[in-house]
Amino acid sequence: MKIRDVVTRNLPKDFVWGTATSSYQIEGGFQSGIRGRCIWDDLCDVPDAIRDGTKGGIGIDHVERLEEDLDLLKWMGINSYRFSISWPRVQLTGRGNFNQAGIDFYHRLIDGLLKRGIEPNITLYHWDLPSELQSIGGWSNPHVVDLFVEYTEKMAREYGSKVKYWSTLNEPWCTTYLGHLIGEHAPGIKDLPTTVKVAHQLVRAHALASKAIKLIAPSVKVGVVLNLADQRFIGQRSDSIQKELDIVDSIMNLWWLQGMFEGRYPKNLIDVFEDLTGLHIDESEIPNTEFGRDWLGLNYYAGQVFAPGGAGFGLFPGTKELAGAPWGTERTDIGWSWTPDGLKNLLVRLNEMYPNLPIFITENGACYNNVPDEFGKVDDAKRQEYMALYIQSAIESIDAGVNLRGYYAWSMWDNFEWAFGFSMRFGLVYVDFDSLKRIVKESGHQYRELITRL
Ligand code: GBH
Repeated sequence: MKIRDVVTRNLPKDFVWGTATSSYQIEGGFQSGIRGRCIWDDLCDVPDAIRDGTKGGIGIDHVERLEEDLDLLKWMGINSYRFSISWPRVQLTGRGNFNQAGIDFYHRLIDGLLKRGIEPNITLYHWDLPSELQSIGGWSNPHVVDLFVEYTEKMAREYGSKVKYWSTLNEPWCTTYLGHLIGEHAPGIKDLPTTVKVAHQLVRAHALASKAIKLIAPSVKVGVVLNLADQRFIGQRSDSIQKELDIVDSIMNLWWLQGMFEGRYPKNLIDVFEDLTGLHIDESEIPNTEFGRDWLGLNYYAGQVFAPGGAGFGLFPGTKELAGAPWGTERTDIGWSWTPDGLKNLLVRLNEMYPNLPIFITENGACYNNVPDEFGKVDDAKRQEYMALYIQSAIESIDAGVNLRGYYAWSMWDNFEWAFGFSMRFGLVYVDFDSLKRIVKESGHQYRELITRL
């Protein structure tokens, strides 16, 4: 199956097709001193933190190539482009004066999109925390949440009348557990009590920032982007296993959904946190959540399968008996399994929890490291097949009653893939990381065909 074979007959007329990126992964413009340092610059300086030893600072030089990149977005035929704002570009240290050059850059980006008929979709935080704020504890410190709200207010004043769809945080689970428990992501901390505090402060940050946006720009649709998981289990289910399955569900899914949309936390995880760290997280500290649930952004790549036989908690505090297990046999080049049916399951479950909630798939895509052949063509056959299956699964959820509003492919361009550096490629557009030349891959051509034929 190819992307162009996807059956799109049942799609609502206003279904949004888009592509997504994030600031740190593409922008560059650090060397020229027009943004402040962030925690990923710091992690890149730690020996062995990035698999291929590269530094993310240059991204794919998007800031310098803005017009060319905007033209390619237009060529792609997308209705909407999801990008993130780099906090240290618009406010170098994360507090105090704002940086007009940075603010102007996003005005140019937004105006350039609107002029080309592409609707911008803003993410306020996609992992590039100003380094100075990490020196006072980063997201574990409630004061940093207050500073995030001040930054958000400024962004809402600048862009609130131009951009309709905003999300506060990208994948707070990753910030929390990858950044503070296993230390694979910035800020590279490995500490459970810090992890617990961050999990709570990010929920507060979403609620407070959402309110700030709404007060300044009431017409904005505010949501959050979560990486939620469809989870399965293979083996004998005992009571203790079931208890642990409920915990991993809380860690990946319920903490964020209930915390951010309902102002409460799953009791099982509160108890796990308290048992293991002595910290009691008080859900009454979650501010009013009514402002930040106009829509949900779902990032989905792979489901999770568990089996008996764990050796301690690893990524999942509170579990002892569960181990990860493979789901199917097909893997992308980064090792994640193909689980397209999990996407539909997850969407249906979300719609049961929050009936008729507008959901956008804000990221989905595949890592395949194909390079241009001798004719300059990048035939990424596996990506084409993967995307077709996932898009088809997403579309099927609409028949099952899900209020699915759109799909953003991750990513428009090959880019800096966090701890993997430049060694893993997710783009619909190939980027030569030496010359920075862009070449549309076959998947990009097909995606364009799919969305422009509608
Ligand atoms: C997203 O993170 C990011 O938002 C984006 O910046 C990034 O470039 C993109 O994805 C690609 O990585 O071991 O099979 O269970 C995704 C992060 C990926 C974290 C899947 C959990 C588990 C895969 N998630 N991962 S699996």
